[in-house]
Amino acid sequence: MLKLYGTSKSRAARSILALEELGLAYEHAPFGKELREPNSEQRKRLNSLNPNGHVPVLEHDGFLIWESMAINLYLAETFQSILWPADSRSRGQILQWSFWAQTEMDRKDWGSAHRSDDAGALREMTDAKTITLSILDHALASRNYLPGDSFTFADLNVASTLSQPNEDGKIDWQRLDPSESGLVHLATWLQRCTSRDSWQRVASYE
Ligand SMILES: N[C@@H](CCC(=O)N[C@@H](CS)C(=O)NCC(=O)O)C(=O)O
Repeated sequence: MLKLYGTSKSRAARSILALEELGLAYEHAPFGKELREPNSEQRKRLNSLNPNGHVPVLEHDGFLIWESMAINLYLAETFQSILWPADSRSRGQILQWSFWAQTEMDRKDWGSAHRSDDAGALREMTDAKTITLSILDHALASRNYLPGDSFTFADLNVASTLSQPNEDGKIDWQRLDPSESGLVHLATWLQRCTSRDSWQRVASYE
């Protein structure tokens, strides 16, 4: 039995997309807004599943795992597919891009700059983000997908970190359009990823 905790309007979307891409049957517990209430049933349940109190959490036949990328790589390893090529170099690159997305893009300080009303900090963060995104754009100049010619967990993990299904194919809460910053390879790739059936389906999930 697979059960995924977390609303699709959160980082849990990354793991919902992984379950969908693998074609697995799973139960979805869309924990979200109620988590803001410290005494809610959802908050108490989530704290008992993940000591960090965050979604997503995956339950698999009694086994618990949290952190979106760990969940996705666990799913990749457990349910073998063409999204998880067998050779160690492809897998190394999938790990490389997955860690890159979390450490270089999903940054707490950028989230804080976004929430502040300091226009200078926001501009600085947007400029820094564009420079970081240009690394991805450069990598995509010579190939259609991250490790090579077909969609894998590298594309899934990076694209779902950049753009949740409810973000209309744009980049995160800022709704950045990479083509407006001249990141044309990234723009084409992101469009290719976010127009997949999985993204389209998950966009309508709670
Ligand atoms: N690095 C974690 C981040 C998880 C995270 O921050 N989740 C947020 C939702 S986007 C959350 O659970 N927020 C509710 C809370 O912390 O109470 C991951 O990728 O799984």
